[in-house]
Amino acid sequence: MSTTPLAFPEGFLWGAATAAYQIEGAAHTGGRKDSIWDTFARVPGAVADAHNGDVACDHYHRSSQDVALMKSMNLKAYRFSTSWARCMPDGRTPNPEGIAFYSQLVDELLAAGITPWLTLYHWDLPQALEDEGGWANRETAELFAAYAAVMHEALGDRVRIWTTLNEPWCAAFLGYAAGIHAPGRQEPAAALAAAHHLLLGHGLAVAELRRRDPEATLGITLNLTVPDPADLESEGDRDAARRIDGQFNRIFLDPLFRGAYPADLLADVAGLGLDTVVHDGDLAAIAAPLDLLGVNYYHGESLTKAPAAAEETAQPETVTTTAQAAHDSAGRPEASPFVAADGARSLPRGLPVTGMGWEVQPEGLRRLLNRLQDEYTGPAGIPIYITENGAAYPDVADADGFVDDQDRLGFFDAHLRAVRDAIDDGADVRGYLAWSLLDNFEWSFGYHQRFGLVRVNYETQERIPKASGLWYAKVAASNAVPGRTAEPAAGATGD
Ligand code: PNW
Repeated sequence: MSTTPLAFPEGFLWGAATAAYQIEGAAHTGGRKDSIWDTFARVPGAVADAHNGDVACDHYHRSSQDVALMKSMNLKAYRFSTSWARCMPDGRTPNPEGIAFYSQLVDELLAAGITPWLTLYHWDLPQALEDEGGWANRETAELFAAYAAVMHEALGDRVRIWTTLNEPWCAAFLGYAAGIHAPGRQEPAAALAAAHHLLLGHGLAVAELRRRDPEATLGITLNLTVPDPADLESEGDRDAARRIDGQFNRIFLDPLFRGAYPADLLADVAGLGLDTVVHDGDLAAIAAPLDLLGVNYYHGESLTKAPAAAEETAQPETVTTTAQAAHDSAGRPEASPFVAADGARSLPRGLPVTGMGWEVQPEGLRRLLNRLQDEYTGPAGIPIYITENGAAYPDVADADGFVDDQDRLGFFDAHLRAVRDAIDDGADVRGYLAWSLLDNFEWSFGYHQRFGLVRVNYETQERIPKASGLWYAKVAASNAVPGRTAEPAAGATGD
């Protein structure tokens, strides 16, 4: 099969993304103190093979080399996160040495002609704040806005794109309900409180940044899914899809873009106390106008409702593909991230899967972008950026450390074509940041899952661009997806 090159709109922003805890290492350097991920990684069974982020990709000591690598890959933008625990180790007091690391990184990026795209929170809450209740505690939202102000004071003259949170769904529901991410709590009410306080923290931070810097570009990144009923004719399956859409997508989208939690979601979670944590004025703060929406897309879901009888014996309310860590920290019974799933669960569709077991569903991305354009970002008049999309595969390096990852290359190719289709459909998508620049610490999977465009040899810290990375460098340089002569997903030779 051959396909023709596919050009993207002029000025389309090509880049790659990382996150502080996943790449930096230097966990005990320069005044940094523990984040909840340092603590969680010490819990037996929490992370595969007891891996942790102590060293990771040692990016803290290799940022110059990594910026040069990005430049060699023609990247126009780099999305990174700042570590709250490095910059304000107790959550409250600025640490100049920690902040200086990011100041230097930003200078290096700008010198290389790469736009810095800063995310304030990619899951590494200072442990000191978790000790006070974490995101279930309202004060964390206020402290987050204070942290945003400190970072802006230091970097606002050079960083023009600021996103507040990465994936509040994961932070709240994998962290506080499923317990498979830090802080490893399994408390449905705390998870809902965390979701609200994350949104509130976002809103308060946006107000703070806007006040200081009316010209800055401000946004948030959500991980969104495409929930389809397994059987459109089945009322149960349609209800399952509605619930998961509510608890995954609309719980964040509706407050951000419509200033209200969806009524059906409020009914689903009645009794879990969400109403008690929402104060007067919160929703107005959360709905502060934004300049962009960041979308992280990995896969959709085909949902069914377990028959009532089967539910007794089955795993409780599990949506498998979205929470497939299979890690059961500290030997507790598995918990679902969905606090009111009512038997909803995900059915495999027989699509190809990545190393994470996630189904490869590029057309889901096209539908998601169209939905956002029609229902949320279009009416708000703001553009969408893909802030993450990518795949883990069981890479095999040759003797020189080169990985001929035709599977990952095919994943990017297919998803970029879906983005291009969505643009043709009318979605205002302005850029694409691949996940991830480097192989890195993949949370509860440790170093076993590799998402990088660039291979990292964790013994030598050598970086070697994979076939997908070399391909992506061409995409970024030409503003087009090249034509293809082989079907990459079929595996085979790729030539
Ligand atoms: C995102 N899920 O995490 C994160 O933003 C990245 O840090 C991470 O490395 C990447 O995707 C790959 O996992 C997710 O269970 C983790 O649906 C879990 C889910 C989704 C996204």
